[in-house]
Amino acid sequence: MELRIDTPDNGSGCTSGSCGSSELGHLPEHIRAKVFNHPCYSEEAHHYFARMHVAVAPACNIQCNYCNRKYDCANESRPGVVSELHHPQQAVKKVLAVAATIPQMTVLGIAGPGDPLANPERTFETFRMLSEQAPDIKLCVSTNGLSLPAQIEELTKYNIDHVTITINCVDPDVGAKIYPWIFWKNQRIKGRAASAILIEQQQLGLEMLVARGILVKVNSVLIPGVNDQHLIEVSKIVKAKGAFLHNVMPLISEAEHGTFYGMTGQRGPTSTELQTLQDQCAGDMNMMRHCRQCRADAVGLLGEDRGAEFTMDKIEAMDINYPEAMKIRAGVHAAINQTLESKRLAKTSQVINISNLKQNKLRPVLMAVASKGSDLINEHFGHAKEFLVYEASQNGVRFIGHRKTAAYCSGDDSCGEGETALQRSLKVLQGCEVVLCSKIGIEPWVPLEAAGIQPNVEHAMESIEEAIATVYQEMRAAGKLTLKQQQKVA
Ligand code: CLF
Ligand code: SF4
Repeated sequence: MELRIDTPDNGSGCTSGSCGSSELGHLPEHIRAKVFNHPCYSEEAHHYFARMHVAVAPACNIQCNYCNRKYDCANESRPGVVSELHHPQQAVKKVLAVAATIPQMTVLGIAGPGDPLANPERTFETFRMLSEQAPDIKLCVSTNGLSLPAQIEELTKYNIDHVTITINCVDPDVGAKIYPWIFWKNQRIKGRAASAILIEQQQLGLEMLVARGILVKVNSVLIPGVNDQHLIEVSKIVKAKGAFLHNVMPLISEAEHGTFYGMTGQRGPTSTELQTLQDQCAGDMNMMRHCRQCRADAVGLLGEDRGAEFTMDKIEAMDINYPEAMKIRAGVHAAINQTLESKRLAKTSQVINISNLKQNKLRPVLMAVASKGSDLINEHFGHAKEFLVYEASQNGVRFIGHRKTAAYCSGDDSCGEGETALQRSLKVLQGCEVVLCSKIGIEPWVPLEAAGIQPNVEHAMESIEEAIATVYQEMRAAGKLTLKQQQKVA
C-alpha cells in the first residue's frame, strides 16, 4: 500500500503568492510545501492536521536535569510513561493503521522516549520502511543533537524534511547546570566539558542540516534562573545559522516525576514569564507558541491524545480496508486545504477591518477560547481541558499560547491542593477579559464575571480569529478600549 495525499502543488490548495495574509504567505514555495500540513511547523495547520509519534527509541546518550527516563522525553513530551515501546515493524503497522483511521494525520515523528539518534538502528529502520510504504507522510525527528553530525548522512537517505534539535544553551557554563553528563566516544564525560561537546555537536548538526535543505526547529526548555535570559542569545545564534522556528517550552519539574530539578525544587516559569521571553526572542525569529509538549507516543491533533485507541492488540484486531481508507484520506485533505484557503481570504478582510481602528489608540485585550479543533469555537466551557489565548489589538489578532486546566464537568472536581476545577480555570484565565466557548452553565458564569472575565457564547461554531476580531470591534464600540479603561482594568 502506498499513501498518496493531495498537496497544494496538485491543485487542492494554495501555494501561490496570493496568500500574503497567511502566516505562510512570506515563505518560498518549496518551504511552504514542507510546512503547510505540518501541525508543529505551522500554527495554522495545527487546528486541522494531526501528528503521531512512535516510541521506538528507548536509550539516551546524555542526561538532562529535567528528565527521568521512567517518563517520556521532556524535550518533546509531557511526563507520563510510554504505554508501549515498539519494534520498527510494529511501529510501521501502527502508523499505517492510524493513517487509515485518522485521515488528518500527516506527520510521523520519532521523539523518544530516549533520543532517536542514540538508537540509530531502530530509528532508521522505521524511517526506511515508512519512506517506502507511506511516502506521503512527512517524517520528523527530534534529537538532543549529540549524534547528529555523525548520523546526518543516514538521516538524509529517508526523505526526512524536519528535524528538531533541543538547544538549551550555547555557553558550557550554563550547560553545566543542565547536563550532568554525556556519553561520548565510549566514555562518560561530566560537567562543563560534557556540555562543551554537546553544544559543539548541536551547532555543527544545525549547520549541516541547513546546508542540506532540511528544515530545523530548535526547542529550548526555559529554566528560570538557569537559562532564561541566555535563550535570547540562543535564539539569535540559531536564527543566524538558518533554523526555521524556535520553540521555547516551559520546564516541567513536578517533584513526583523524580527528576533532579523536581527533587531539588527548581521551579518552572509562569505563563507570563514564558510569554515575555517568547516575545523577546520573537524579534529575531519565528516563534512556535502552540507546542503541547507531547508524549513520545502521542497520536492525534496537538492537544489531544488518541494513543489508547491504537495499542498493538487493538491494531491487530482492526479490519481496515486500506484502498477505501486512502480515498477518504485524500478527500479529507482536499477539504481541509479548501477550508484553509477560505480562512486565509477571510483573514485578509479581518486584518483590514482591525487596522481601520489604528487612529484611535486602543489597548490590546487578551481573550481565551475553548476549542476542540478545526479553528472553531466549538467546546463547552465545562469540558475544556485547555484554553487558547489570543491577543486582539489594532495590529490584528495573534495567538499567544495555550493554558491547561481541568475539565470543569469531568466529575472529578478536585485538582489537588484543595483547588476545584472552576478555581483552576479562573486562575489560568487570569489576564483574559473574555472567554469564548460554545456553551457555559450559569454556575461558572457568575464567578467568571466577578473576576472580570466576560463569558461569551455568541460566536459558537464560528472561526476563532474572526470571532475575536468581532468581539474586539464590539468592545471598541462600547468604549471599553480607551487608555482610561486600561488604567481601570490594571
Ligand atoms: Fe513530533 Fe516534534 Fe515532529 Fe512535532 S511534536 S517530533 S516536531 S511531529 Fe510538536 Fe509535540 Fe511540541 Fe514537539 S507539539 S512536543 S514541537
Ligand atoms: Fe531525557 Fe531527552 Fe534529555 Fe535524553 S535528551 S535525557 S531522553 S530529556
